Amino acid sequence: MTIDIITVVPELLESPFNHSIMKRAREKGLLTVRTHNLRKWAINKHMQVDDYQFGGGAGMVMMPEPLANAINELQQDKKFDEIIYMTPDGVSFNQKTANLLSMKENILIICGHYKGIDERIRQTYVTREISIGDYVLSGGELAAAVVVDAIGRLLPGVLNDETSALFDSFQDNLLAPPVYTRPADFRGDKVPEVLLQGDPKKVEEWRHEQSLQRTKERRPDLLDEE
Ligand code: 6GU
Repeated sequence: MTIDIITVVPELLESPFNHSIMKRAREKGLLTVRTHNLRKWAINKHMQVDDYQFGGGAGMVMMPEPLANAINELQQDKKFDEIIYMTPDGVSFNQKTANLLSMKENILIICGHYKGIDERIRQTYVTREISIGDYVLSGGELAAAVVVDAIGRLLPGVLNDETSALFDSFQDNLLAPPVYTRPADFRGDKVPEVLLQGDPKKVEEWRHEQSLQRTKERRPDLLDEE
């Protein structure tokens, strides 16, 4: 899968994909991430990419021309299956969307800044608008990094048995159960007996019960979803 990202702060996206699982995904050739500095498509000598908003009010808006030119140029090389705009007024990102996006071949992500991008770009080019939660970040870059990470780890061959996504929180609308490692007795605090007894069926039951309990307490909303 290739993910192209249009941003005014490419520096923010340098590090997140150079470590751990994302690094492995890239080294194995399963994931390619390319960032593109929007200023490359600025249309005047001031390298301007934002402007005042019509109707007045505080905050700048990202101009349509540089974005349209950037998208058009990147589209010459490939057809994007999705053009995603990262914005706090988008649809909430979740595991279901991550699963769906992990099946695509080419994705383009546009990071918003300031008051956002001109509405006409959203109407003309964008196929999906994503928010990562009900709070405001100063730009879409960190949110884009979250989405790329969530998608990247799902690509076939990226995870192994140790890091398997099968038992992640949310994969079945349940939070993950508690986990323990050695020692079995940590300063008098003991690992639940059932995990030490070696009965896989009992372990499975216990984990499911713990998952349900956690989900009821912390995220009852998940239990109402289909
Ligand atoms: Cl995608 N962008 C920004 N700027 N803030 C956010 C967000 C995105 N998702 C949640 N807050």
